[in-house]
This record gives sequence, structure tokens and C-alpha cells, in this order.
Amino acid sequence: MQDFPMIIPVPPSAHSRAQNAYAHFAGRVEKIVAGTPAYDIHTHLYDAAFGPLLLWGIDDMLTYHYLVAETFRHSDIPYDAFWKFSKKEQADLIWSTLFIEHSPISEACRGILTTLNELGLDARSGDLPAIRRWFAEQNPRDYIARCMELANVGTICMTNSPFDDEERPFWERGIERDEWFTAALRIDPLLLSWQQTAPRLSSWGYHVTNELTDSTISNVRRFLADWTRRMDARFVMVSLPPDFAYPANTDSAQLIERAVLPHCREFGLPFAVMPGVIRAINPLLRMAGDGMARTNLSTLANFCAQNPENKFLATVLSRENQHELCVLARKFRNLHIFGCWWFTNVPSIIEEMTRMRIELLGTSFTAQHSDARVMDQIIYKWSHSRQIIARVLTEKYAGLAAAGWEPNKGEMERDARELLGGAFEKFCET
Ligand code: HDL
Ligand code: ZN
Repeated sequence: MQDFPMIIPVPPSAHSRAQNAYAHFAGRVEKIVAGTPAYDIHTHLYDAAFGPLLLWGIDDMLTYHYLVAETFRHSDIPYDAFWKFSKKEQADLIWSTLFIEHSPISEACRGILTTLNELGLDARSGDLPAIRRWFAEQNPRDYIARCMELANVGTICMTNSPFDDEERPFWERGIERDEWFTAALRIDPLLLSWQQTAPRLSSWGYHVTNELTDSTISNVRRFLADWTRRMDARFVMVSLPPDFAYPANTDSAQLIERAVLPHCREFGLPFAVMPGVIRAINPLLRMAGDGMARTNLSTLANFCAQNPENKFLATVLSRENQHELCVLARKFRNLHIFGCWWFTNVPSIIEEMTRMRIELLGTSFTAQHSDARVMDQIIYKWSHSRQIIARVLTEKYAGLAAAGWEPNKGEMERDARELLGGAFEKFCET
């Protein structure tokens, strides 16, 4: 009988076992995450009924304030010369600076390439006139549907401010919007600059004084109620500076305590707070001029602890706050955290935040929102984020399998639904 060399089964190394487990899930998870419609719960987009307020197309994509800020890093054009340019001239400068003279490797630049590529347009040709002609042939409403289909976004939540002089008339006239656009009542001027805002409310028939008397508070609540009903607002929203304090004897804290939180309880709405922004640290950049700082999150803890009947949504601007935010969410079930906001909406930080959140919160959070200002952006913002979410989920499922718990397709589909808007909708319903 022929001797066979003793084949000693060599257990695969832990590394190769992990690699095999990862490969076992990777394709399936990527497909599930890509195939799960998302609820985009924070955007600056508008239903086509809002006409010129809705931004879309190549020139709006190129003049997105993220790329404006990046262009000024390479160009010594004087700020006021740039602002005197037409949108097309600004877009031409941004394109030549960030795409031709330099590689478009920043997230905002790569995003435009992903979007054009998914639309079947050849950015590498550099033929901006041809690309502009293609967009000029699109019908806005059909194009919105095309963007939502490519992004697999089922519902878009707008950011709607009664204090926006361009937007307010649309609501006052009455507006028919598609059911896939929901509204969020954004009230920064009310809360952050009460002394300047009070006269505006008075001019609209809400008799308020700069002093927060009981009568003023009840008129503020009437204002909130009227606009909540007019918009069918799904939540009330404000962005807050890093040092915002609550409780406090400030106009902001008092208005939140005595008007906004009772209003949200009465209407069963979450109050969405977005701390960490320092507005206009470089005003010469206009909308691109906002900065950020690490936030004192004791404010958020106080909101949740002292108002157990209220629901709070939160996303925070500083990377350094993210771990503390996850721990707060573990402590307060009336807190739902969402998205990788603004300066954290870049692959390296999205991955870190998503992994941290899953490890600390399971699926009880909303993994992403686009914050899109230009309709086309949802294509890249969701494509880029889904790849990362799928990568982290694959790693986590491989870990479950290694522990003897093989998740099935139904469970993975359920988890993806939760992370992409399902947990948010459940949170709003409770
Ligand atoms: O305050 C906000 O909602 C921010 O998202 C700002 O609109 C900011 O300019 C932005 O667009 N970030 O992505
Ligand atoms: Zn925003």
C-alpha cells in the first residue's frame, strides 16, 4: 500500500478564518444594504413644487459650499471677485481648480464624479458644456425621481424655516408636495437670536415682547403650532453653538424650556438638536464660512434627563464628541442619535462612527443622513455611506458567526432597515 505523507490538518489561522467569514458575508450584506430604501432624515432639499429653491445639476453641484471652501485653498482669487462671478463662472473656476489642476480626491469632489458616473455621464471628458446640455434636457420632477431611484432613497426630509424669506411665501400660499418629501420645522432664529426675531413674530400677528412674559410664551407656542400644522412637520430642529447651556436663564434656554419642549410634547414630536457649529468664523466664505468646536454635551444630558416625556434627536459636529454621544444614547432611551453630520461626513470618520455606534448601540440609531443641498448629491452621499455601513455590518456579522450565531437574510435585512430610517420611524412613533 502506498505510503501517503501524514497530512496533519493545519487549523486555518485566526486571521484566515476571519477573512473567510468576512468573505462569506460581504457580497450578501453589500446587496442587502444597497437594496434597502433609506429615509434621508436631514437634507436641505426641496420638493419640485418649491421651484427655484430646489438646487440640482452640474453647476449647483460644483458651487456647493464644500467645494467653494476647497477652491479658495488653491486659488488666490479675491473673495469678492469670486462672489461677483456668475454661478457658471464660479463652477468653471471650481472645476479647473479642483478637477483639472489638482486630483479630485477630496470627498466632495469624488462625490461629484460618483454622481456623474452613476448618471452615465463622462466626467473624465472634462466637457462641461456637454454635461450642462445633458442637465438642461432633464425635467425637474422626473430628475428628482431618477436621483431618488439611484440613491435608493424612499423619503426625503426637508429643512423648512418660516424665517426664510424665499421659502415662507410658498407655505403661506399653500403648496402641494409629493408624499415622499416630509418637513422639519427649523427654528434657529427664534432660539438663537430672540431679540432680533421677536419683532418678526409680532409683524406676523404673534404679539410677543422681547421679554419672555407668559403672554409672549403662549404666542410663541401658537406660532410653533401654526407652522407645525402648515408643514405637517415631523420634528422641530435647531443647530446649537458648542457652548450652549441648558438649563440656563438665557432667552434660548427659556424658550426651549417653556415653549418648544411643551409644544413637542403636545404634538408628539421629537426635538432635534445639532450642537457644535460656530457660524461665520470666516464670513468672507459666506455659507462656506462656518466652523465647529467640541461641544459640552452636558446640555444634551440635561435635556434628556430633565424632560423624560420629550424625545430628542441629536447629531453632533465634532468627531471628538462621538463616543460621549453614544454613551449618552445608552443612558437615555428618549435620545436617538443620527447621521455623520457635515465635517464628519467623510469615509474615515463615517467608518469610525458607524463601528462605534453599532458596538455601543446595536441598531438603535440612524446610521446616516445626507445633509444634501443639491438633489444630485443624494446619489453619491448614499452610495459612499452604504459601502461603509455594509463593510462594518459584514465585519460584525462575521464576528457573530465566529461566536456560533449565523445571522440569516431576514435578520440582516431587518437590521439594514433599522439603520436606514426604520429605527428613526419607530422612535418617532413611540
Ligand atoms: O445647520 C445645518 O443644518 C448644516 O447642515 C448647514 O446647513 C451646513 O451649511 C451644511 O450644509 N452642512 O452639510
Ligand atoms: Zn444641515
